Amino acid sequence: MKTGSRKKRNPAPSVKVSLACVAMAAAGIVPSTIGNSLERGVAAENAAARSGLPSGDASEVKATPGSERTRQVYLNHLIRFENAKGFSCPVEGPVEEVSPSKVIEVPEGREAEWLAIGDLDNDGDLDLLTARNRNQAVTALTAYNREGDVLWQWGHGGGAAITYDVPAEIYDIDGDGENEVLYSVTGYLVVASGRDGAEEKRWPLPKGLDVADCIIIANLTGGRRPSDILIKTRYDRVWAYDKHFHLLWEWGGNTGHHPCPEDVDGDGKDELFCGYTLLDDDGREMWRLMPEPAGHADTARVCWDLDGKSPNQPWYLTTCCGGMDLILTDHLGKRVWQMGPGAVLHFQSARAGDVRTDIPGKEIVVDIAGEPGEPPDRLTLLDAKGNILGSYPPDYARFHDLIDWDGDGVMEIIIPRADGIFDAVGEQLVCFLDPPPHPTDRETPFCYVADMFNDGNDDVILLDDSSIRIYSNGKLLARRAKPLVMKRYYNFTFY
Ligand SMILES: [Ca+2]
Ligand SMILES: [Ca+2]
Ligand SMILES: [Ca+2]
Ligand SMILES: [Ca+2]
Repeated sequence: MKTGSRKKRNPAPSVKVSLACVAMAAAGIVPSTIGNSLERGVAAENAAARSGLPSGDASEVKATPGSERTRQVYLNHLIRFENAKGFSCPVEGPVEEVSPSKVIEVPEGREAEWLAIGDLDNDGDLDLLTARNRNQAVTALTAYNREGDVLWQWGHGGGAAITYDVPAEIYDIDGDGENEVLYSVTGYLVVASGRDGAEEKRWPLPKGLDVADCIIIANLTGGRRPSDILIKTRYDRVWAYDKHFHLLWEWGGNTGHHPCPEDVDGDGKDELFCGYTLLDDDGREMWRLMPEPAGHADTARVCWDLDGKSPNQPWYLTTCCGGMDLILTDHLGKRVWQMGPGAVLHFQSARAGDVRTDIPGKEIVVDIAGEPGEPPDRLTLLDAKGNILGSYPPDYARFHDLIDWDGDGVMEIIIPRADGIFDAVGEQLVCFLDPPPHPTDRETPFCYVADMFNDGNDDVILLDDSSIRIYSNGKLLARRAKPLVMKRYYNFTFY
């Protein structure tokens, strides 16, 4: 993934990798050039057997013209989602223009591109916490209520720009009913009071970790609620702790950017989908994708009921930085399909949601970071079988999110850089008035989804380094809606 200082639209062709890939190359991880583009369901067990792991698809790796074919499919679908074969665009109403209900101007010196959401002062309303960083170590925090009043500040200095996720989260880690702020500075993980930012605890980071690459809350120990903490390097080791920071286990391997904790087997403890590997709650490897894709995972997401027929079945969605792949893996750890290596298609953040009711199950929305020259950035929609349904080319494709804005139980797609919300055929439903600027040298605005007003409707928050804009979704109840609302705000990631 790249975040932070964004390359120009058409930089010199020699600059062909994102910041994350530069880091990967520096770490000696060299992208592979082989792959099994668009090969589906071709299972060869040899490599899996060799690996000694209980599962993991060892699809026969072929160098095929599939990469070029994939690229051509994208180019052919460039214009709108509706370019999908055989799909006709339904008539939509006029675009709903929405002004921000609140524009929080960030005080000078407190600019930031990382935001955590949660109730800091325990009044029942969500608050906002921005974090500045220096090489990912948190240097300054600013807490706001949703009206934009500054609740407290901690620290100073550092910069607004982010290159990766920033390790600052809001969570009630001690379970006393009030949220804490967890953040990493150089050498330490800090727990501070959500009410005033006062430091409560400071734990030394394990040897080999200067600053936590991200902070993930999970339920590894089977408690009533998640109270365990995962921290990691970028990209080769993860440590698991209980709420007292007693080490539970550690694991060395290809971690990707932001592992995803989820109780996939229903035993009350979270497994961890970590890079290309599923770890049990005790850190033991359950399966690993074999042959292992090149590079590291950008997105690692557990999706439920992707096919619409198996509500209790997890699926694993992975984008691979370096391999340029998008991979869907089933509950047994077998590749269902793999798109790529796509040559010039740097898949980054992928999300699954039901955006098309005419297609069973959920669809997958993935943003593709533009490479120099062509093809440009595009947001691409696929069905659960990996068929491309269409693409949408905003000014910049990163940091999309899904929201059920109109409350019909079907998700819409927020494209921050296009200042609006779109349906799955590319029709714009909502236009954000007074949007944040689109600087050509930055990736802003960043997008968050949260029910900021506690009315059962998710709202959109757009963040750039000088303002926080809340676009509230206040008309929804009048529509007798049945909205899908995101409820979990911790473990946010830009991947
Ligand atoms: Ca509050
Ligand atoms: Ca607490
Ligand atoms: Ca489990
Ligand atoms: Ca909807």
